[in-house]
Amino acid sequence: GDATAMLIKSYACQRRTPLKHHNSFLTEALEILAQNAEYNDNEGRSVAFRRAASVLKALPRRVRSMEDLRCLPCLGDHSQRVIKEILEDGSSREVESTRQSEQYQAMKALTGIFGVGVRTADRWFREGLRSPDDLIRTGQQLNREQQAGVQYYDDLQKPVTKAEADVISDVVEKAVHAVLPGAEIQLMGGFRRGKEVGHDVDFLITHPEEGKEERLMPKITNWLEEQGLLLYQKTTRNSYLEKMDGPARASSNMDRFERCFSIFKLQESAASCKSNCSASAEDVSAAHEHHSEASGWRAVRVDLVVSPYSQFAFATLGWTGSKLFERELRRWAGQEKHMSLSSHALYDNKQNLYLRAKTEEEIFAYLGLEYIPPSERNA
Ligand code: 8DG
Ligand code: MN
Ligand code: MN
Repeated sequence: GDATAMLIKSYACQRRTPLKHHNSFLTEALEILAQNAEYNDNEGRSVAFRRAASVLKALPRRVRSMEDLRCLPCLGDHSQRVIKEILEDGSSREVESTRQSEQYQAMKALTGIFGVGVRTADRWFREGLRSPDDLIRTGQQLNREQQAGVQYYDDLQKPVTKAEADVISDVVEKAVHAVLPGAEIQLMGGFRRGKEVGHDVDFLITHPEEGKEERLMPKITNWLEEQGLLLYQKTTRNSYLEKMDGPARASSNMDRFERCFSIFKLQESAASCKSNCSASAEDVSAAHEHHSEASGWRAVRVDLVVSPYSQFAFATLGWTGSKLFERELRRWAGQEKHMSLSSHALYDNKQNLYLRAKTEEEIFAYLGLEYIPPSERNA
């Protein structure tokens, strides 16, 4: 047995989960089953597999035998069966047949389209559609978001690198400061947790003078649009009212900030042209001629969120992720502390009051949790 295994706590928000860990041969398998459960609208089963995978990410070394799993939390019978088979045979039949299944592959391809959720993908799958090409071929009715999703499908499939995220950060900073000097911009999501690639780039924007941030998003998107930097955008207004939505809605994962789901047109830099072809950095136009079929730009998904200053710490915590870490924080707050946590506020249901915070550290302290830095929230 491994004495450290005894120390693994059961909520992901009580543990440190680094980005790189020792058990991806097991966690990838369990996450395929989690994903497949999600495709089949079985949330309970999906969360159970995700929690099991997450526990293995927190282990200090590679699992070599079932003995190593003694006393670990969150490992249900099904997860244990899968792990045992992988340890003994090198792979799990259930995982491999899921991975190969027509339903899994089609759902992955269809939900991979920006603007397409499980419900829509499932309806299309039952109608015999399998891929974005099938949608075009059969002339499916698509909303504006899905049209953009299909149009930029190949680019949006390509992971966004940290270098690309940094370029986008500069663009966003320029846009925000052009329309509201003194505003603060923070990189969120996977990149804040230290990931080297992501499926999008997430930003949180605020201003130290509360009220200055109101209706800021349309100004930002107008500026970006004028510069020709946006391929798609959909802005949703802030609809949070503390009195009406606070504690009642706090358990929901969707927040009510002013936000924008967008697709940026990212100019491919001279540096990346240089690495892709052998033109000199000085001669960017020559470099572009080497890519006669390439466009010189790519599409990148960007999420922008605007938060009032007084909610900034909660918004920061809520938009850093990972998704499982967030879910576990809210579950911990509700079940263990009788509190309701959202990206807007923390409400104490016993004292019937809001707990104000300026930093993430204060929120962890209210929740009676050891502070976990973003780089260790990769649950
Ligand atoms: P990735 O993009 O590299 O794939 O990973 P990620 O950055 O962790 O995932 P994400 O899908 O971009 O989500 C980033 C964080 O934002 C994640 O913790 C969940 C959170 N988030 C949403 N939508 C919403 C929402 O509607 N409300 C709140 N509070 N958080 C949300 O994605
Ligand atoms: Mn992200
Ligand atoms: Mn996002």
